[in-house]
Amino acid sequence: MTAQAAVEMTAKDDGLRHDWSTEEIEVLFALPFNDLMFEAQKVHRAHFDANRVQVSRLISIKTGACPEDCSYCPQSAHYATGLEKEKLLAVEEVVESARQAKEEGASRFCMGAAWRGPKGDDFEVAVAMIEGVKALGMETCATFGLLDKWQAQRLKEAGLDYYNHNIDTSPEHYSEVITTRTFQDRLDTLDVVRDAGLHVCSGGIVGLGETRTDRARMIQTLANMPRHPDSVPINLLIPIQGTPLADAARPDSFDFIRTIAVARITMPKSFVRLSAGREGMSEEMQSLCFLAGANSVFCGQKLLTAKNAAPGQDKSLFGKLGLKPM
Ligand code: SAM
Ligand code: DTB
Ligand code: SF4
Repeated sequence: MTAQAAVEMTAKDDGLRHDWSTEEIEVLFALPFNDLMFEAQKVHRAHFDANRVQVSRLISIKTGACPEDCSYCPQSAHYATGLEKEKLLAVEEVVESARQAKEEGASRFCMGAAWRGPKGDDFEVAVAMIEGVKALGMETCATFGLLDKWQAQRLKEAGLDYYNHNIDTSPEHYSEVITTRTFQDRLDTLDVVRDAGLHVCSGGIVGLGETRTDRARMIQTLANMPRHPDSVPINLLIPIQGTPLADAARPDSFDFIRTIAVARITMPKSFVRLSAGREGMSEEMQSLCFLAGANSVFCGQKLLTAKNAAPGQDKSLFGKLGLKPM
């Protein structure tokens, strides 16, 4: 079967669209803000309880010294970001953190590693972490970089539920941001992850110097996949001193909120995560993101290495908005 035929078949099967044109998505981006919010709410309410938010917790199982040159990332060995490197954590330490996260209300535990992809013995240690976290009754997620078919299958067998692998930006803007791998490398990993039967978590970053068309092309790439990613993290760039994007202009808040709304409309059944960058956002901005259809967040003091919105503040905001964790 050709790739196109597969897309058409899946589109027919899941009742969702997988044939968005760039122009159609740009039209959504350009809607008057109130109209865009209204469309997003309509779609959101057709598929979800609008007052429930899925909550995930992140842990960095291996920090820094990454061989990749992603120009946003504090963990790339190419830039002097002052980040303290750490070896691969011990399995027990990771499982203990997951136990704590569960007690604090997280339903999914996401393990991230500063790897181009997993290799050798480290991969088997990471597999043991997944088995340990799964045994606690939590949903498991991993983000270990590029995978081959065998590795994706091994993760599935270990009980992994989700694999996070972001496309980050548009195909056209990709090489401006990362030169050590291609956009196609990312898509290939997403294919093996999907084929292994893992849930896909894939999204991107707003604030990498991209245009509105780049944002539309990023969303289009995600929405036209054979299956929509189950989770779509939308990150706001956290500018990191020492990286090439340290002084990138902060995107307009409404452009960020629009990106969430367009993700919601084009991927109606996916969890759209208001991801990195919440620490610098006002309560009002976050509430507009929820209104735009975001229904997932990361909780906890830290993301992988950067600060996250403080747990106390989250509790207070959820209270004010009447939001409940799933
Ligand atoms: N090394 C693996 C990879 O690249 O897939 C997994 C970890 S990597 C840190 C996961 C994601 O974090 C990246 O794809 C990117 O979207 C996001 N990220 C990294 N640095 C960020 C920053 N400064 N601001 C916002 N998001 C960031
Ligand atoms: C995602 O889209 N964002 C998360 C998670 N997936 C792995 C990571 C954000 C990282 C922010 C920078 C840091 O903490 O180092
Ligand atoms: Fe490495 Fe991932 Fe950071 Fe890129 S985003 S430098 S692959 S840890």
